[in-house]
Amino acid sequence: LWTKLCANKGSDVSTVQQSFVQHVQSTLARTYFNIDNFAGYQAAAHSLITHWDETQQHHTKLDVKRVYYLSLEFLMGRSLGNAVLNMGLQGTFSEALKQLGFSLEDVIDEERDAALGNGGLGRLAACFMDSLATLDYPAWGYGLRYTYGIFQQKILNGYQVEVPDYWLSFGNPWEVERLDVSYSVRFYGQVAKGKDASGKSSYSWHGGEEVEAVAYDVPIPGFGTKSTINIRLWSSKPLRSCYFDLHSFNEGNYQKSVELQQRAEQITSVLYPNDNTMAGKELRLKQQYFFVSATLQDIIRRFKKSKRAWSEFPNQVAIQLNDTHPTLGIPELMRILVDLEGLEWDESWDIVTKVYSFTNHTVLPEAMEKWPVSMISNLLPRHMQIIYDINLFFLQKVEALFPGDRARLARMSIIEESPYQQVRMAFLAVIGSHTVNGVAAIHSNLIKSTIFSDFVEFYGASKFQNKTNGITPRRWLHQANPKLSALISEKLGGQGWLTQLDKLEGLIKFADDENFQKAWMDVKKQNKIRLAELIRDTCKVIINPEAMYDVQVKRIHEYKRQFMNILSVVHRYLDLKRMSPAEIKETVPRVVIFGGKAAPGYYIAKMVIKLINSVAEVVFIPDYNISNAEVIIPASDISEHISTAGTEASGTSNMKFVLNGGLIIGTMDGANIEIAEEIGQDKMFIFGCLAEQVDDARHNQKYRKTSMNPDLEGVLDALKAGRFGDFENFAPLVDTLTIGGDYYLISHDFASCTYAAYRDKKQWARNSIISAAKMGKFSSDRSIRELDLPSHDPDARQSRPAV
Ligand code: 26M
Repeated sequence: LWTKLCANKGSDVSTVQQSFVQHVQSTLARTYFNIDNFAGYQAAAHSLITHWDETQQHHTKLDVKRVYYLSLEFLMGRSLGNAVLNMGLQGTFSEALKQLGFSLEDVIDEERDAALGNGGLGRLAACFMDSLATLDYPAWGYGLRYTYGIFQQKILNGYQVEVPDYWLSFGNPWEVERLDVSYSVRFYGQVAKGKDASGKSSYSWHGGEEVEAVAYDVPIPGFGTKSTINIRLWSSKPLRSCYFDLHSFNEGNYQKSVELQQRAEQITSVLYPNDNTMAGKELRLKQQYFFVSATLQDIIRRFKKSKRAWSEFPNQVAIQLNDTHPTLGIPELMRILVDLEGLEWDESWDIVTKVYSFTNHTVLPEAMEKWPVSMISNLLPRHMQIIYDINLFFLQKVEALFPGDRARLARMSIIEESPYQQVRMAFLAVIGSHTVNGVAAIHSNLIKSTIFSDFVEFYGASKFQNKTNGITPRRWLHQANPKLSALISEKLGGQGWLTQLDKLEGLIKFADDENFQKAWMDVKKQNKIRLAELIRDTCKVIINPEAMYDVQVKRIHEYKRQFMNILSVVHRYLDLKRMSPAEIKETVPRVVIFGGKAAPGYYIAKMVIKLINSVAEVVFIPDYNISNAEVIIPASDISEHISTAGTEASGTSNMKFVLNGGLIIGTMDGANIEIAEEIGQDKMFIFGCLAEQVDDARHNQKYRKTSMNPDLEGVLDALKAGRFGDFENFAPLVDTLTIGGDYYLISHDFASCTYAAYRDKKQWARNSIISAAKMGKFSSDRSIRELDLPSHDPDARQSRPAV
């Protein structure tokens, strides 16, 4: 289709239609006369993914070094609208479908989100895939094909209720099942020690249980390029040879005979819904090993096709670890090289550390992955031995550099000793990688001075780098905000800014142009109406598009301080109650909008949701996800990025809001700091204490050296008086501020977190335009280029037609 379309632009529409009708009839086996919008969506998707496999052959021919992005999460959202735009087929597709009696928007709306991620980390992986494809990198994403994505959130009586996300129930046209690509993965069992031919000790892992990993490829089309890359997702199946436990079956115990089968399928059944907390469940560890085992077998099979020596492996392969979740890849590659390929330990270790890089996404202690030694020993006995050996050789080097420093050895050991032995995955990832990066400047500095400070002393600072996060402007502006995208392209005379986001600076000279301001704010207004419709449909609440929209949408977590936000809403409400009608007339009408999921086991976060829903006149949009984010973000006047300084590693929605012409209220945390640097502090509503003041402030709060903010006290009194329903509902939440010591410094920051103005509309428009214009740095294209992955293919673009 693509080839035809490009070769013969004149027949675009009819080529699309031919392909569409053909898929309706053969792929969907339906007659054209009874197809609904959903079948229309399926046929459109199938038409698009035909001929998407040329890039791999191209890279194989060029024999390039490949980059592998390993992530337990990819939060992709919908694909149809994105694919059509990235391939430059917007006009063609809408016309083709229109003539056939469909509307492209309606068809797009039929698709379910692929929600194989929790939040920021998973969405970053998705944005990176878009950039890697767009920049023609020879890249692969690797992940897990969960049967259930992140749960769907319903709100019942103000409380969050989780509903399973069985997203594959009507099939998935974007995946290509590769039954020919499968590997077996072992768990449990024993390690046998033996001797090889030369008399050297050798180890082999056997027994236990084995499951099969089957590949599903999801193609990712780049923007304005013919190249598509793949995300390869693994699904667990029972091993072909043991589909049935025949013994049990013959004894008439059918139940037991399918047990093994179910155990195998369980592995990739569900995405763990934790965000920034660690779930210490064995099944999660199984997922992680299943993932890295299948992925490394696949990478090595591809490498072996070129018949190179192992010493060449690091010239052919770079692996980026998205947080510690795939860190078992380090001991697994050691096991493959030493036990299976017969390489020496030192040679193997040299290869491993040249191949891996590691991205850290958090400093929160509760999110740091630690696995009990007992659990790893049982599930992965050989890996536990290898981890011990890695640790031993590492600590010997530390001892050589800092003789006799026992405390340092204990601090730096991969094994934490008390209260029981645990493996510190972040240390293993640092030791097994050549480069470690944080995700925003403040965060990268913070990890150097806190959790990894001993490692900076040991390795030197250059191993620890910063790669500030970014977002793809294709999805987060061009697709989510088509009207603004069109306005920008009109002003800048083309779409070049979509791949060179710095070009947005060209808008600055129009910032004072009244007509442009009007057009800019007009788009905002239309987006606000679009969001008002979504809120009407999902919340049964009518909101006024003339009011200022004040938005906080993100996972619910104490460090993100949705609690502080809603308390400040109550404070303003109590203020209004005291005001005279004349004073009230002077205030700016505001609609406060929240959205976000709480981890199902996070009691306090769920209580925050209930509190938000108990404050009338505040909107809580249920089931915040990629698709409704695409409607919410472009409609925001102002959004809240108000984490306690030093806790939000970067944040990425902050970038999305500003790029869409929203202003932000924020603390000096994460990427907010760099946004302020780019757009100017005067264009942001900045408040709250700085990261370096947090320790002192916490100390004073905990030991009650500072009293509670009086305004906050007033708000809590209203809560206690039952002003928002039974106080019993919220008592433990309020306790976090008092007996809990207010760890996230809500009282400390409360005074300064209150009002942001909307009075001078001209000034607002100007600030909005200039801010968006200065967001060039935050394209994920820039992040990807900085990550310094294997050089991309300079010839790739030549063969491609301009879109
Ligand atoms: C860990 C163990 C077991 C189960 C789940 C997890 C887990 C899953 C996701 C832990 C953390 C997870 O995500 C953390 C995350 O999303 N971090 C965010 O990463 C973004 C991209 O770098 C940053 O912008 C955010 O600031 C950071 O919070």
